[in-house]
Amino acid sequence: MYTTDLRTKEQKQKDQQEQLATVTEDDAAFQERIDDDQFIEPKDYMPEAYRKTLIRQIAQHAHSEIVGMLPEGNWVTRAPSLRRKLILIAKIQDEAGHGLYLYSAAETLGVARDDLVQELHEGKAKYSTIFNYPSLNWADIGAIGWLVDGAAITNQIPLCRTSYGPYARAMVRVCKEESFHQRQGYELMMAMAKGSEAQKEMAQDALNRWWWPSLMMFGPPDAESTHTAQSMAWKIKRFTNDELRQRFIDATIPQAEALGLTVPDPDLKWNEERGHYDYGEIDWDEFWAVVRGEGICARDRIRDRVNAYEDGAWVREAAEAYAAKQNQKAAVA
Ligand code: BYC
Repeated sequence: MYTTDLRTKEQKQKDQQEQLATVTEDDAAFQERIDDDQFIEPKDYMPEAYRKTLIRQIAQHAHSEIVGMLPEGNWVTRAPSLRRKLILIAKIQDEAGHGLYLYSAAETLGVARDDLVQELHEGKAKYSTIFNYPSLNWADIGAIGWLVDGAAITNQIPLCRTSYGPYARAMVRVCKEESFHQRQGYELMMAMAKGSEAQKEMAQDALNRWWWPSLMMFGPPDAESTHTAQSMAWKIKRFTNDELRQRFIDATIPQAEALGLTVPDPDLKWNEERGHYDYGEIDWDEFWAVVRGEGICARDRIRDRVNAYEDGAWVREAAEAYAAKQNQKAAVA
C-alpha cells in the first residue's frame, strides 16, 4: 500500500541526494530518454524515486479535484438562476471526472485507488491548500473559477508535457475543461462587478479573500521547495513554483483591472526592468499551517468526503454486481 511520506524536508533532500549518487546503467538510460523529451510509459523502466514522486503528486492532484468539488457544491442549491445552476453543476461534475482520470493515471504506477482514497479519508494525504477556505458568498463561485481554476491552468498546461505519458494525456483533457471553468468564473465576476453596488462589493470581498490563497496554490517558494529540483530534472515539473506564480500574477492583474476590482496587495506594481509585476510577501506561516491540516474547513472537508463515500456504497455494489453478471454471461456464451 502507498503510504504518506512522513520524512522531514531535510531527510527527503538527503535521501534524494543519496539516490542520485547511486546511478545505475538503467537510470542513466532513463535520464537520456527524459533529456530527449520522450514520454515514459507504465511498463518502461523507471527509478523507484521517480515512480514514488509521481504517485505522490498525481494522488495529491486527484484528491484536490475531488475535495475541490465541495466549496462549489455548497452553492448549488442557492445559485441565483437556472443558467448559473446548470453551469455550476456541469463544472463540479467535470472536477469529479478529473479526479477519476488522475486516480487512473496513478493506478498505472502500481497503486490501488482504494488505498489512495483511504489515505485521504484518514486525513493522511495532502490536497491543495486552497480547498480549506470557505465559500461565503455567491461571488466566491466566480472568484474560484477565475482565480483558482486560472491558477490551476497555469500550473497544468505545462503538465501536458510532463514526462509520464498517462499523466500528460490526462492533463490535455483536464486543461480544456479548466479553460471553460476559468471563463465561466470570469464571466460571473464580470456580471457581479458591473452589477449593483452591493454586487460589486461582494465581488471585491471575494477577490480579497481568494487572492492570497490562490498564490499559495503554486506551492512554497523555490528556495523552500523539497521536490522542485529533482522533479525538474525528471521533467515531471516543467517550471518552478515561483515561475508559475509569477506567470499567473502577470496574466491576472490586467483581468482584475478590466473588472474594476482592486487586488488586495499594496506592494503590487509593474516592474519595467523585470517585465513582470512585483508583489508583496505571501504569508507562508499561514500556508504551512493549512498544509499541516489546520485550515478553516479541513475537518469539514474530510468529514464530507467520508460521508459521500459511505453514501455511495450502494452504487459501487450495484456496479460490481452488474459487472459480475456480465462476466457470467460472457463465460456461458
Ligand atoms: N497544497 O516540494 P514542493 C484544481 C506540499 S486542483 C498542499 O514544492 P511539489 C481544482 C507538497 O506536496 C489543483 N500541499 O512540492 C480542482 C510537499 O509536501 P510532501 C491541484 C502543498 O509537489 C477543483 C511540500 O508542500 N493541482 O485546481 O514539487 C476545482 C513541498 O512542496 C501545496 C495540482 O495538484 C499546496 N498548494 O510542488 C477547481 C497540480 N504546495 O508531498 C480547481 C499538480 C506544496 O513532500 N501538482 N505542497 O509531503 C503540482 O504541480 C505540484 O505538486 C505543486 C507542489 C506545484 C502543487
